[in-house]
This record gives sequence, structure tokens and C-alpha cells, in this order.
Amino acid sequence: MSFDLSALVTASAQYPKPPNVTFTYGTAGFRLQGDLLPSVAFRVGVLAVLRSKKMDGRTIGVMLTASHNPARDNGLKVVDPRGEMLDTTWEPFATRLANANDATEIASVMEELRSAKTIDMSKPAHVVIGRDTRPTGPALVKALTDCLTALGSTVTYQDYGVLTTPQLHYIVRCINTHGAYGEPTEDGYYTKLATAFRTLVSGHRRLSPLTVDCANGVGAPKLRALAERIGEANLAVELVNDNIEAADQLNYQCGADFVKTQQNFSANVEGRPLERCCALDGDADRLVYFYRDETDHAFKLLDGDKISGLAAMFITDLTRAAGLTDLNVGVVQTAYANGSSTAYLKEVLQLPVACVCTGVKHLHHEAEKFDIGVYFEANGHGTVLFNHAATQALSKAQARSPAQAEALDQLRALVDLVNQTVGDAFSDLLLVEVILTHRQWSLSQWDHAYTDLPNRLVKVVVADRTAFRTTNADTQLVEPAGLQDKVNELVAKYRGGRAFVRPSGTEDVVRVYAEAANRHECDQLAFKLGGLVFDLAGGKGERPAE
Ligand code: G16
Repeated sequence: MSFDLSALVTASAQYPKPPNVTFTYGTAGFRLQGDLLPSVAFRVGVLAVLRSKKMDGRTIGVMLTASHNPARDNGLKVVDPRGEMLDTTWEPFATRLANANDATEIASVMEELRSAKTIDMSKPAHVVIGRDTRPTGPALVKALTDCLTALGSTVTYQDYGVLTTPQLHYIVRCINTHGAYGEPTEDGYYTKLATAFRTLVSGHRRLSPLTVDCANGVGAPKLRALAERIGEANLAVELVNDNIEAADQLNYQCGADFVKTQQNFSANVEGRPLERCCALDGDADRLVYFYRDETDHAFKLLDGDKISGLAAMFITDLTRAAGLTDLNVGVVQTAYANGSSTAYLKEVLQLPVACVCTGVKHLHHEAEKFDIGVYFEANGHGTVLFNHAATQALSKAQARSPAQAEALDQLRALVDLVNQTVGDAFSDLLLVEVILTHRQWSLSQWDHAYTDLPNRLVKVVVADRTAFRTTNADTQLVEPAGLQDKVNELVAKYRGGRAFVRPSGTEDVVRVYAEAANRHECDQLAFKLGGLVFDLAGGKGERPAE
């Protein structure tokens, strides 16, 4: 090993692993109550350094956030060189490192990882760090950087302070492409998105102002900065739930997860007639739109599935208009995708649709299989990827008419508008605004593409969520044995019924999702299933009930 073990011993002594806690690298890294995480932050430093050395010294990111979770929680996720989530084959090592009790155990897992992945320890390592606005963030950054310092002179790092999660992913990719993807700064990020947006809306009548619920998180100051760069004449936004000083307000009764799961207006958003509203989550990587229906005054949600359909429609139209019909456009979803959205994509847009496990890391890789891959989770997390063939085709294409030239220019600008490293609420917001501006559509016109099947998501707290294992892209339970049969029996009793049960990878709950032909049957199915899970798996707290 090319570092001083005694420095690691001394530094790690300040960060003992709390007893009786088992850490797991889940759907989006480690996530738990923030004050339980300093030892994990320290050990993530080891992982990030080894990953960087393995990647020949390319920059690795570490983001500290618990996204949509309450303010007391925090989390850490590792960002790979192209700005994607950590290679999943490294996750078991991340988990083992996090559970190492002391420096001797840390060193022994390091050695195993070094040997399993044939890492040359003399290589340099570079780590960049970002965090959201949570109060436990600074202490966790301190634990992480104490580790990076202890690992010796081959290791360098840069702390970027408060960022949105997608901004850190962007910066990682920019550094590793030596600026080809953009300038590796927050400013570079704003410039890239603002320039692309202005190009795309130029010559079109602008829309009415957009109310943005910022979840009282990092999205508030950062979106303000981006909007200033774009200019009010091009994009008028009114930010609400933008209080980042009162920590306990983060995601409280607001934000994308609240709006999606409660299917209701967030705090401080009235839903005035014709008001266009959207919500970010706590680290600004998710986005949903919503509005009040003019006819029945009901709350209406335009979630990740609706964004996916809108983006896929626009991109398909543009590729046709640009004469790039050879490019294969496809969409990736998860089991949470509303059945009507899948039918719309397949039957109306005639696009191939893949279904994978929950987690952006799974969707991203599946989307890479298309020339242009659109991926969104229903919760509003997603983006669009343009592969090498697509970008080559775009740069080489020669327009044969002014209409073709316009479509090509728009596609080229879209490549810059979209954050291709990970789902990004800002770039998704700009994408939606571009499409609505081009079509001059209201939210209700967009919503008319298809009607969602009534759906309901229920959370159940159980004795041990690790007792739940799924297969078939999370749609079926393998364990606890026999539970899937009971789910099937219940689902069969409801018209248009579809449901599944899976353990969350970010919260200590089991999630139950149900769809049915009408609201009443859907709610009944969801809560009956929730009750079943509660009874059979040692439910804690309140038993789910309608
Ligand atoms: C993370 C992941 C998402 C996932 C969500 C919920 O989002 O990045 O891909 O959909 O967790 O996952 P689970 O159902 O396993 O708890 P975020 O926005 O919390 O980082």
C-alpha cells in the first residue's frame, strides 16, 4: 500500500462505527439519520479514492444528500467518472467498508478490494465533493476530507460546497472530459443550460410564469441563479418554498415527493386558475408538474411518466423532421410507471419501452442501449441520453430544407440542454418549458395525451424490510415465501388491477403500489395489500387503512 497506515489509524479513531447499526449501499447510496453517518462518510473516502485509482486517477464525486427524505436524514452517493452512479459491482465493497469497525478492518477490506479489482495503489486519486443544505452536511464533509487527507499525497480533492446533486454529476463529467462536456464549475453549468434554452425558445411566444416549489432545499438558490442567467424575458419563474434557513422545513409538506405521493398541492401553492406549477425535491434531481383543473377544480399531476411521454413525443417528431429516422429512440421505465403511460408510448408513439428495477442507476444503463434513450421514473427522476451514434449523426447531418435545418439545430441544442449524467430537475424543467413553448400548450393540453389509471402508493413499516426480495424488475416478490401468491389473489379481485410490493432502498419501509380501473377500487386494493404486508411481516406503527 502506498499510504501511511498509521495516519489512517489515527484519523479513523475519531470516526468509530456506531454499534448496532448495519449500513447498506442502497438505491442511491447510503441513507440514514445524519448523525449516524460520520463513520460512513470517512469510509466512503476510502472507496472513492480506490475507485479513482482504479480509473487511472480520473475524478470521482461524492454527493452528500438525502434527497426527498426529512431534514434529520442525510446520505452519501459516489459518482463515477462519466457522471453516472457508482458501478454496481463496487456496491458490496462500499457496504463492507461502511460496516468496518476500525482501522484494521478498513485496511483489510481495502486490501480485498485492491486485489479483487487489481488496483495500482501508486496511481493518483482525485475526489470532488458537493452537499445539499442539510445541517449535518458540514460534519460529514469534515469526516470525508479527514479520510482523504489521511490517505496520503497521491490523493487530492476539491470541496465545491453546496450544490444540487445533478450539478456535482455534471462537474465530474466536465473534469474527466477536460471541458468537452462543459466548464467544470457551477457557473459553467448555468451558462451551458441557459445558452441552450435561449436558443431553443428563440422566435417563440413565451409562456405564462411558472410557480416552482423548491422543497425548501438547495434548488431554491440554485434555480434563482440559473433563472437570472436565462433572463426573465425568456423564463419567468416564481419560487415558493425557498426557505433554506429553517432546516426542519426541508421537504416538509412540499417538494416533488410530497406532491407525487400525496397527489395534492404542496404548502404555499394554491393552484390558482391557469397557474402552472411544478415541484423539485430536496436535492433538485426530481421534477413533477401539477395544476388545478379548470372544469372540476381537482388537483392534476403531471409526473415523470408524463414528462417522459412529452419528451419522447417531441424528440421523435424532431428526429423525423431532421431526416434522422435511422436513429432508434426508446424509453425506459420502472414498475411504478402508470399503465396508461406505457400504452401511450407503445401504441400512440410506437416506441420500444423497457422496464427495469427502481433506481436511476438501472434506468440509465438500459437507456444507453438506444441511440436516443428517454428514461424517467414516475417520481420525476430522469433524463435523455444521446449516444455516440446519435451525436455523430447530428454533427454530420446536412439539411436539405430550411425545416430540416431548424429541426437539426433544435436537436443539437437539446443535447446541451439535457444533463446527460443523471436526472436533473433544472434541465428537465427547461426541457418541458421548451416543448410547451414550441407547442404553445397549457398544462391541461399536455395532460390530454392520455389519462392516468388511478394509482396509490402506500408505505408500510415492518420489522425487517431486508426480508423482502423481488424479481422481474421489482414486479414480483420472491421472499417472504408465499406472499406473492397472496398478492396475486387480491389483485385478481379488482378490475384493471395491478400491484407490487418492494422494499425501499432509501427509507426503512416497504412500498406497496396499486393501480385499478377506478379510484375507489385502487385505494381499496392498495390499502388491503398494505394491511396484508403489515400483518404478515410484523408491521410497526399504524396499520395502513383507507
Ligand atoms: C432515489 C433514486 C431513485 C429512486 C428513489 C426511491 O431517489 O435515485 O432512482 O426512485 O430513490 O427509491 P426507493 O423506492 O428504493 O426508496 P432520490 O431522489 O431519493 O435520490
